[in-house]
Amino acid sequence: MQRAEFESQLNELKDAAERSLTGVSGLEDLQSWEREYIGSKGSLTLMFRALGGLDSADRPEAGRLLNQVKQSLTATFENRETELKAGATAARLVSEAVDVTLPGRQPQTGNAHPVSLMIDELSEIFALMGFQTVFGPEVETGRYNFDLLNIPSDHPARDVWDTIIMDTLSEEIVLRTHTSPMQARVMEESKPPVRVIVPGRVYRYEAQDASHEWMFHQLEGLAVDSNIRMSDLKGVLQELARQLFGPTRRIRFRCDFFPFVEPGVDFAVDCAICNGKGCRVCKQSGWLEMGGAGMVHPRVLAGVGIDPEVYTGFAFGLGIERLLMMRYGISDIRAFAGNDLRFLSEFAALTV
Ligand code: FA5
Repeated sequence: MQRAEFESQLNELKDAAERSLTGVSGLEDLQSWEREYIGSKGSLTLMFRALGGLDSADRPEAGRLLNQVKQSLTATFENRETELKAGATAARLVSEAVDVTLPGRQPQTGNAHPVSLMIDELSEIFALMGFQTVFGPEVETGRYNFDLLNIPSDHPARDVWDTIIMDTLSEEIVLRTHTSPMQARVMEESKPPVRVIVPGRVYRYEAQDASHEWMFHQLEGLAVDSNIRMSDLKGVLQELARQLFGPTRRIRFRCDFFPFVEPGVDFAVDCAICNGKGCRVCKQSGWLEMGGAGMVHPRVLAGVGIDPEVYTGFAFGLGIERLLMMRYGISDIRAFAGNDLRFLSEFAALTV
């Protein structure tokens, strides 16, 4: 090959390589370009081999030109590579960008159930009056749920219609219909003075309406000591009402019958839904019954080995959902077990 021809091929190759490089837009294309022109099997390397075909006098100058072109193309290649890498990094930064100024997403947190909140509050109120909070079994025997509470076997409360009976074959096993069985359990375990409250779930085979559930919660209270009187009971319930409902809510005691107290009363609060005017919640009476109460029957004390000649006591059993209804003006008891988050989350602010 003549030197002129070599130089013209070299110039063409340089032009073609530079043109081609301007069309390269990504790192992969750039690698192909490198292989094609300046790689170990590229066109420029072939030109080095062609040097051998030139006259020996022409070779040094041709070699110098060739090296010049190689250096120039390599420099252009490296510049382009730096540019493309910077572009790729910038694009990645943009696509992976995190806006640290965006407000955080609020995780959905639960809150305590209103019944749990009320149980906590009742425990605090009664603790200040000297009462300890204890818990008892929800599955009870007939002996504790009825017999020891002076409820004879022919009493209507034992009837299949309001008791959920678990087992009639052996000993009578029931879902407790009230928290009063804990009166007997506590008095069997501890001797006077006794001051306890017992919050817990109770079950009745009962039709539901705005103020009745088949599963609800009660708060039992029991105080046994020498010289406990009816006025102590009234004072305690009056203080409870003052703490829960404020000083203006009216309360009412009326004579009532429960086999395990004598005398017995029912304890009512003027209805917070209608302000005592009468509505479907209070069954038009203006009052909603919160619980039953009375002086512990001498037969109950004797049944658990406490001498009724020495000791007296009072007991009460309050409906916890009913207390909540009057406290917050809730017009349907079914909301508590209804699992509607809109209702339940209303109590979030009260959760500590
Ligand atoms: C009792 O359960 C007695 N053990 C209370 C008692 C205890 C009396 C100690 C004397 C001494 P009663 O069935 O009335 O009584 O229920 C007490 C309270 O539980 C009611 O006043 C009411 O507030 C609530 N309650 C009763 N039945 C339901 C029901 N189906 N749904 C919601 N709350 C109810």
